[in-house]
Parts: sequence; C-alpha cells; structure tokens
Amino acid sequence: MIRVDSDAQPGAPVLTVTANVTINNITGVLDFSSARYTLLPDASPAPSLGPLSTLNPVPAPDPSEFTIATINLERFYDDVSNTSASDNDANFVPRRAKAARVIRDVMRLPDVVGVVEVENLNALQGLANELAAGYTPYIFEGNDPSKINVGFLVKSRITVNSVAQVGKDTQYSPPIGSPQILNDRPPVVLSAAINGSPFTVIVNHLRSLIDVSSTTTSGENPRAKRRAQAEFLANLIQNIQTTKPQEPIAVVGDFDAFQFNDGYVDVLGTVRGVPTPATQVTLASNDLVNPDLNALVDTLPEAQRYSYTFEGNAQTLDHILLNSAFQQRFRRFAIGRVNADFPAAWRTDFNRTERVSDHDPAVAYFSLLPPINRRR
Ligand SMILES: [Ca+2]
Ligand SMILES: [Ca+2]
Repeated sequence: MIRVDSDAQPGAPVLTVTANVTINNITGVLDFSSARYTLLPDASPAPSLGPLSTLNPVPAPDPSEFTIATINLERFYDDVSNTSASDNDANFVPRRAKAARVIRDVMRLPDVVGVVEVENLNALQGLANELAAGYTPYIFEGNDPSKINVGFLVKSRITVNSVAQVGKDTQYSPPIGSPQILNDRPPVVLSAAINGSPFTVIVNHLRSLIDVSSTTTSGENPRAKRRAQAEFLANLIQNIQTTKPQEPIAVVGDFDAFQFNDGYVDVLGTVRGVPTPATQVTLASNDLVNPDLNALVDTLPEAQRYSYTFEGNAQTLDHILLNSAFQQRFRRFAIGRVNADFPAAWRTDFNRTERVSDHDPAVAYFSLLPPINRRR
C-alpha cells in the first residue's frame, strides 16, 4: 500500500476520493510517514481519478473440462439461531441469493466448490437449493467458537465415494501451558470420481495471522498452532500420496497464508513439501511431502496474484494446490474479481453481486477424460 497526501506540496489540489475509484498518473515526491510510503503529488501535472476495476467472472469451462473451486463466504450464517444470536443472520435469504449469483455467474458453476466460513448444513443446503444446479452439500461442524466451518458443494456428475472430517479431536502443544485443540475448522476430505477417474479434494481454513507476532499468548499460541496445522495437513496429504500414489489431489481453501514464507511460519511451503530452512523462518518444519505440490497462484501474472485485501495490501490467502498426479490434467486457473476489489458497504446491497464476502473465489480447470469404460 502506498499513501497519497494530495495537498502536501504547495499548490497541489486536494483529491477527494470516494469509494470505488482509482487515482492515476501521479508524479511526485516519495516520503515515509504514518508508517507508510507516501506520495506527495506535484502540483502539475495533477493526478486524475478513474473508475475502479469492474466485476470480472472466471472463463466459462469448455465441454472438455471440469472445475474445482474455493470460496470463503465470510460468516455465512443462516437465519436460525441455533445456540446464540451471533450465528443468526437476518439478511440470510437475500445474502444466500447473492452468494448463489457469485457461484453461478462469477465462478461458472464449478463441479466441486470447497466452501469456507459456512455455519452448518442448513445454510449450505439452502445455498444448494437456491442454485438449483444439481449440487449436494457436505459440511461438518468443528471447533470454531464463531461456528464457522468448511465443506463442499458437489455437482451431480461427480461420483462421491466418501466425505470425511479429519482431526477434530487432534491437539497440539503450545510453548506455554497445556495441550490445545489443533483444528478450529478441521479439514474435510472428499474422495470422488468423474467419468470413472478418481480424485481427492481437501478443503481447509487454517489459523489466521491475527496476533502472529505475539509470543506471549497463553492458551492458544498463533505461531505454534499455524506450524502444527501446516504439519498436520502435510502429513494428511502425504498419507494419501503414500497409500494411493496415482491419486490426483487438490488442496483448497483459505490457508490464511501467502504463497511465500512470512518469516514466522512457512505454512504453504510446509503443506507443499518445500519448507523454508530454519535459517529463514522462526518456526521451521521438516519436509513432510514428496513429491511436492504446486500452488496455482504462481501460474498467474503477478498483478493477478491476490484474493484478498488487508489494510490496502493485496495478497493471496485462498489457494488451490495440486500434487503431480493432478498437475498432469491441469489446464488453467483463474480468480474471479467480485469481492476483494469492492467496498465493504456493498455486502448488504442485495441488488449487487459484488462483495458477498471479503475474499475472491478461485477456480482450477482440468481435462475431462472420456468415461473409463470407453477408453482403450
Ligand atoms: Ca444460525
Ligand atoms: Ca518435499
């Protein structure tokens, strides 16, 4: 993020910035203040204001493709207060319709959607009904105090062999105090097939970066928990790779981690099987995954490598990772632009499709092989 202090130089005009505009053509002096790099525009030429990017769906899949996607639906609570008022959304019905528009018009009705931050089966079943596109919902309630969970919407042309939550009771040991529950939102593993070709998808919502710089938290320890979750997931992936070496595996969801080492814990490197050495990260991990996984965000042009905006900084938290068996059938990857670029106030504008959530959805496209009984 770069601040602009528009009238800092003598004679420079005040720029009045409302929601959903861009500032273009700035020439000026680079300063550092308020903890940010700050541009002090020259009086001439004056910067200009322009429109922000518009809603941009992912490409429609062609008939030779199937798609696997992920979306964080940001506290997708139904309108039934199960245990406390905080999990009751009075706007659930219009918000559900808005979420359905995103999955249909922006994500193009993926065959498998890994969903994140959904309350329960009632909320997800309602979304499947709203879509009326042949989706079956799967979700398991976990340990999150805010009652958000992960699950799947799966289209009818996918054969579901099993769907299972893993690690709900698993604990980890923080540096201070007694063992704690590891997985607030335990991963859910989908074992499936399309046209007789099997594949596995694991959906996740890992521990956030909140308080990650703290080393004194009693009870939960953010860094230790992030590392333990990454290692738990790495072991889960490697267990499947060991027992079924030919199995295509996609690991999706909100990892609350960048595609590179953040200096505290290299979450994505550990899950992918390429952990950063201990000289470059505070809490290092061993290499638990072989062969390694790829992060599809690395296939995008640099300007497209974001799914979220935190305090003005665009970043990727939502990922699709592929093992080498799935990489062989990978065609392309896209992030739908419908949430991260748009004002938070639009969340409750139900005439708009934008900003049902704070995260953009991601979609991966794969070759659809002919039905297995017709192959030679
Ligand atoms: Ca509820
Ligand atoms: Ca490795």
